[in-house]
Amino acid sequence: MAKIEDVLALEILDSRGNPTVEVTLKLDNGVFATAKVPSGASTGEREALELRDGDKKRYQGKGVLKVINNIKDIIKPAIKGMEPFDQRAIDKKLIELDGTGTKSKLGANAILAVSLAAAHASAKALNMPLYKYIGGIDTPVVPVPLLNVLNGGKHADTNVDFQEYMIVPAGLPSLKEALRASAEVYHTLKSILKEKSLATSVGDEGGFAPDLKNNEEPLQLLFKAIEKAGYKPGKDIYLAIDPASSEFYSNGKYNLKDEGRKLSSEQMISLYESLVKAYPLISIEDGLAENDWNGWVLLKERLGSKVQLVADDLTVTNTKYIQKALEMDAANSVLIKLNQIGTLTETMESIRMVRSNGWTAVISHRSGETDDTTIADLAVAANTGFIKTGAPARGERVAKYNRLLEIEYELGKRAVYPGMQAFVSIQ
Ligand code: 2PG
Ligand code: MG
Repeated sequence: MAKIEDVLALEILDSRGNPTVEVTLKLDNGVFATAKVPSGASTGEREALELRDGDKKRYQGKGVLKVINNIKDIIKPAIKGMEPFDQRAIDKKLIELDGTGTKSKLGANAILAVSLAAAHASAKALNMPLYKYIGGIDTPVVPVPLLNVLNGGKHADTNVDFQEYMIVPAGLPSLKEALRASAEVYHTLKSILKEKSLATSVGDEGGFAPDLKNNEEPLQLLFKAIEKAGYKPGKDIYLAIDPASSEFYSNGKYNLKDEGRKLSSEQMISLYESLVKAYPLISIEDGLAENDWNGWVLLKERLGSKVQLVADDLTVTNTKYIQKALEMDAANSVLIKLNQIGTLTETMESIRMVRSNGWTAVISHRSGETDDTTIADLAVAANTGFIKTGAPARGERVAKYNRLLEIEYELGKRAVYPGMQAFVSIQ
């Protein structure tokens, strides 16, 4: 069996021009493989720690040289000689070396880069695609994408409070067709914005970022773009939002610029109810804030049978908080981000916990990304049925979609695009 021979770490750039971590793992049989970690902007306060240097003279304090040194000086000597195939043992070793509950000593960015590079190296050593290595023989499901085509909140410099407005091509027959339809809607949206003399520059995740009147106007625009592109809203293509509401929550209230007033949890829920009535809105992520647990319970009661309610900041891919959400019945879906927790093993445990309780799991990118495509393979491997990875634009987003197209092609006739059946938690 091949053994880990060397671990190379490099400070590289992400899609926002901030430093991030790349790790190349070399095996003693000559195989080597690389993984690069992403970085969020609207991070949940319970996420594992992304370690940065804080040295203001470099990258405005965002350098990751400490992380690079942790990998070289602490992680490399500890995992050298281990079998890369023993993902569980490697991840356990990384967690023990760190020794903190939040991965704050070595940095979740150090740990994740090594954890993922081990999986990539193993797949390569076995001459298998990553999704098959992780998922085994039962991996025919390519995910329904949630494409963020209009950006607001922390991902854009506009007065739209909600962070993400997504199209969900769940009524199309295959991923290939779903992506074609989505790209057509994206281009149609651009021409609609142009006609209205609105900005067509894009935000962090490739969606357009125009200044609009209020938080509802993006939904009107998306509805129009879907129709104008020749598709049926609510049949071919649905809508989804991620308000990322922790970002505008303070002192128990939701501070919406467009409303010009502060809303209670109940008022926010009523707002969502009216949006669900008016639009084919099928998924709402972080509709309420990360510490508004009771609000989430009410949200679930009121909308849980009609809408996929996705917990992101609330649960941060951590089984401890997922368990709490399950016990309180506070959602029916969980967003999965590798770097919120820091290892592949823990991420898989979170997905298992979510799915075995009948909730859905949505594999997600971060707003700061690289050309790394691990999440595309992971979505297929873990059979989640969903991926959220931005607009059909910007290289770091398109890289994931293109990887999924390759996987669908490789699966050939065996490929299953679940469409609306992916929404098991609201059926
Ligand atoms: C989110 C993510 C990804 P960020 O809130 O879901 O879209 O944003 O990576 O900035 O946390
Ligand atoms: Mg989110």
